[in-house]
Amino acid sequence: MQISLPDAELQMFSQHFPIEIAEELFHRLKDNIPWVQNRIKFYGKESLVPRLESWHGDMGMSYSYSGIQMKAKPWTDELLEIKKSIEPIAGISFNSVLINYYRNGKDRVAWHSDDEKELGKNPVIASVSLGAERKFKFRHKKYKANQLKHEILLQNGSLLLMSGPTQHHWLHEIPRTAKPIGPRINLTFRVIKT
Ligand SMILES: O=C(O)CCC(=O)C(=O)O
Ligand SMILES: [Mn+2]
Repeated sequence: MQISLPDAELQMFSQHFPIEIAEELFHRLKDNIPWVQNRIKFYGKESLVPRLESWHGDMGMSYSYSGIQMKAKPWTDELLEIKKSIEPIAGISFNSVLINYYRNGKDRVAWHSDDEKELGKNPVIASVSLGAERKFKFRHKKYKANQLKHEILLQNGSLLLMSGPTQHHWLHEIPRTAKPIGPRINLTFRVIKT
């Protein structure tokens, strides 16, 4: 399903994985990914990233964001299975994936765009969600405060494709929630230009 927003290209496949497969993948990733809680430096102040992360990709890849230099860990069987299932839909092959583990409603990702230099202009980003459903908020960069925004739910087993000028014009976040919710894993497959 196309999500119509100005200056964006968004496609949602809300049941890319059937629930049983999504659940199985969630548990395999939870158990097998070497999760770490990174530290970031922001205006000279160090703090813990409010979620666990892992970065995987083709041999020798590295990636830097918010002052963290991450060296890609190798692909695992479950990552390759997911990658294989989304590439025909995205129409490209990805060389890396950033994985986030949100332990509960307190874990989150702050407003940002995936507009790092290494991703090039108009990157295609394939975002797979497993586990607890979370809100995903969009805010247009040009319009102050609350003028142009949008909210979608990222369901268990869903695939969201973000492409075209989306990252150039829009910020996104996974806000913290006070609701008692379970853990969630998100995988954003990316192409890093080398
Ligand atoms: O967890 C999500 O759905 C989004 C994660 C994200 O935006 C990112 O890792 O860049
Ligand atoms: Mn992002």
